[in-house]
Amino acid sequence: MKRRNFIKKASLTGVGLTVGSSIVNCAETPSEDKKLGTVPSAIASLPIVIATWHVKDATAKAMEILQAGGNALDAVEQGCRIEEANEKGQSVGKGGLPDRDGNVTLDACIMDKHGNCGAVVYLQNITHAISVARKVMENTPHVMLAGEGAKQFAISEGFQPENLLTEASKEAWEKWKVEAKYKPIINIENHDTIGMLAIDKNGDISGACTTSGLAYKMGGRVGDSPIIGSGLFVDNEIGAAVATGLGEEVVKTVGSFLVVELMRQGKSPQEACEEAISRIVNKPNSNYKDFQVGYIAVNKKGETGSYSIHQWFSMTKFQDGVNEQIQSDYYNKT
Ligand code: SD4
Repeated sequence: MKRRNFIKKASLTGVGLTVGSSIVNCAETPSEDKKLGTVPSAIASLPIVIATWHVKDATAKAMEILQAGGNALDAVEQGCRIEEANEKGQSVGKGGLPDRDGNVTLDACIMDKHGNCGAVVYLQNITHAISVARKVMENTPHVMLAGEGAKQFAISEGFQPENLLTEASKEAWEKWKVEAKYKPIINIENHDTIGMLAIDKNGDISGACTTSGLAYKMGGRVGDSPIIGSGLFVDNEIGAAVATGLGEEVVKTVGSFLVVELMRQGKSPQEACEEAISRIVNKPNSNYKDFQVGYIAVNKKGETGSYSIHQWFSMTKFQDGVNEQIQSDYYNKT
């Protein structure tokens, strides 16, 4: 029996928005590029945006773009930028918690309906890592740029370098240094990552994921979030998935790719997320009680799912004028 608590249901800017009929035939929603998708028999009301954690401002921004006829790629980029600019979040972009040496290092990736992708890892001094990832995708022959090379590329594209370590994050790091026990926090309603997936009015899917990584990680550490297939995967024929939590465990199971492949085999987004979590917790000697991983997913029909190892993982979903935080079901009920 699924436990799904709707812990808050509140509309933001979407109140009164006009969206398509609740069930429409996909064949009636022409795609710019029809070759890209199989045609499911029925599709939920479009557009749709989902994101990891409680990020209603970010999903509202993405929905604003989609409602204005914008595409899913622009929506996920602009949505993620809201959290990157949010210094109070201490999670992604500016104000993100630093590594154990006090350096804020960012990871991000983005993927479009064509399967194109771009990523940055260990990026410093640039707030909008997700936009740099998009520039990597669009303006270079590469998929991933790291460290100083990524930073220099960003500057060459017009991004302004700045100090990302805010006073609040510096204070938190200094407090942490007193004990200096590096241990990932098992579960927090505050998050280190935003992952966002969107389907636009044409039925095309894109996704984005951006993070400052685990707080107080080792210098040089890169997690799952910028790794295509682990932190994020989009297949415009099937659906998309994005991960949050302890990146090492997501990388070991190529989690987001796994979720999408499970959907390809016929599982619903919810079933696929559950199966991907079970691959982690059922490993021999899994110490899953000590860490958190959560997935969210959407399929081509617009069905969504989310699942985590422990409680208090949530997804924000904006559809039909309702921007809501949805508490996910979870594995570890004991
Ligand atoms: C990482 N997956 O760097 C990210 C962290 C995260 O909520 O998602 N935290 O491993």
